[in-house]
Amino acid sequence: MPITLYDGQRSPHARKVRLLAAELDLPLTRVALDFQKGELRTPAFLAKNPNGRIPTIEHDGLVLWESGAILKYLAGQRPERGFAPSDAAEQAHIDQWLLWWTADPEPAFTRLIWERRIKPFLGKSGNDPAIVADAEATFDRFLPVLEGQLAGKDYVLGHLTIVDFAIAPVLEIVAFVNVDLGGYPNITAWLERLRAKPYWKDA
Ligand SMILES: N[C@@H](CCC(=O)N[C@@H](CS)C(=O)NCC(=O)O)C(=O)O
Repeated sequence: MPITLYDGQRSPHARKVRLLAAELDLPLTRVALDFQKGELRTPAFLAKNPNGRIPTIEHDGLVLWESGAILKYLAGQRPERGFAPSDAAEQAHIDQWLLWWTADPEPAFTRLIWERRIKPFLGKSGNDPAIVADAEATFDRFLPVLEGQLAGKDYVLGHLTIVDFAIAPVLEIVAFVNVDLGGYPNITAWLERLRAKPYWKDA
């Protein structure tokens, strides 16, 4: 049975799932939901994900939300690819970077996209200077950590893991919220490496 992905073309979180599925050659049945039409707030969708958010997947009776958990599930569908290591230390390092990313840098991106893009688009006053400054300071603090980790490596953990798929789809669009990666050559080269993958552009 293919995995059903409740999806949104412009969602970087849903894109994480589409990209890993492409890497692992896992077929997806994509159900595009439109936030503006209220399709994330229907009783039927809220019964699957009470947060009313994409990505959400359904597979063999399992319903799962939160992109990081979904990436781990997909990894487990192709054990032969080594994306779900049985070694406890290796798995813990994957979890470390997934949790690191969702604890600080990714929420900073979310704050910036709300302030700089979504609120103005919805006709609300955005660009709150305190929120923007706090989010930018978060990037300034944590992106150098990723930059240092990538020194001399092709991917965050050296070889390709779900960590790359968790982080890159957000970082590749930070220019959209006026964050400049020019001072981060290792991050920039890593994003280029990922963009060179044959499925990356269209996923
Ligand atoms: N932490 C969640 C974030 C998912 C998320 O924020 N999805 C957005 C689309 S990019 C969404 O569904 N927003 C609708 C809403 O919050 O009402 C994940 O990683 O899956």
